[in-house]
Amino acid sequence: MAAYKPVRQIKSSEITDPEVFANRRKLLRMAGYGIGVSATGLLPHMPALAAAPELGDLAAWPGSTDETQTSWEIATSYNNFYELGTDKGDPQRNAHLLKTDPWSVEIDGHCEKPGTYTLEDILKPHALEERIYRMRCVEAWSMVIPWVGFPLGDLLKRFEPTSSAKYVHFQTIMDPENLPGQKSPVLSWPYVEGLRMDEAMHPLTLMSVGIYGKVLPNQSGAPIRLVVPWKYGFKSIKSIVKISFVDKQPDTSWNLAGPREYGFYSNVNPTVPHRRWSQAKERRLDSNSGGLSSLFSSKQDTLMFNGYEEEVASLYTGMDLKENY
Ligand SMILES: Nc1nc2c(c(=O)[nH]1)N[C@H]1C(S)=C(S)[C@@H](COP(=O)(O)O)O[C@H]1N2
Ligand SMILES: [Mo]
Repeated sequence: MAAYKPVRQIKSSEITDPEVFANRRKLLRMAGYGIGVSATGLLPHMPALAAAPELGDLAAWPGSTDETQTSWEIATSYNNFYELGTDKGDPQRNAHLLKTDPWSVEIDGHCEKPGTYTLEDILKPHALEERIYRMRCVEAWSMVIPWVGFPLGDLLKRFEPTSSAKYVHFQTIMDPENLPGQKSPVLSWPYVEGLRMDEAMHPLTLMSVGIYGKVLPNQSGAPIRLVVPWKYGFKSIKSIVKISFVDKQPDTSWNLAGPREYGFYSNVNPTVPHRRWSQAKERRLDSNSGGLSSLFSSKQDTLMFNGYEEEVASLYTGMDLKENY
């Protein structure tokens, strides 16, 4: 596996949004002292950030980019979360309809430690890290998001998957009474996604519980979601309630909805167009200004594996990536 290049450290003076910065510092401080708290801070059950590092250290975690970050305002108001509606603004508008407390995650399939784990059980042993990842939607827009989370592989190992576990299947909360999107058959509910075991165990694959140093807002997939930075956004399933170790390639919601448009692998690949549009370029959402016209600040070339080629290409050696799109 490729060694991670250290990234430029970001100094506090370079952080332009004072509110975001202040909140992040607050979170770090609370994490350091194990103090619980508030809607925008750490939840009491959250583990401490690894060694409560300073902001500069956080920016140096594996895979992080020093590209301009998308603003909190855009990242939390321009979302895909079909359970909360299909328009980009719906998830924020309907965020309150997602009930995240209490929350538990069911673990089943080929493993030695299946069971129902509370969110606290899930999070307790893990130190949180910050990773600043590029994220790209198949709709050809992209963002740069500072995620707070921990490697999915560290979580999966705790359940002691057996040799029959070839893939990991994820499922989102099913709550049609409260979630307006689940009242219509726009996708087959619940939302499901999957990874091959080695993709799931890759150190860049995260379970995320926060963004910008704050707890995940509901529209971003609270309380716990997947982040797979080299795959199209839809692989990064939100609000996870079940993880299954399976021996066959599992169903995924977008593959069920359009098998010719959304393959199982869904690796960001500028040379494999979506059936109805090119994937060669993308529009980066990084502006701080309001209004849709100014939101997309630039159009740029899409990179193979979303720029994580050095880290992940070896997972696909010998595979035809046009066939396995
Ligand atoms: N449960 C669930 N997870 C989901 C989706 C969804 O509709 N439901 N949308 C996906 C898509 S298409 C994208 S691009 C990302 C968007 O994540 P973001 O809102 O945090 O940017 O979430 C993914 N995860
Ligand atoms: Mo997406």
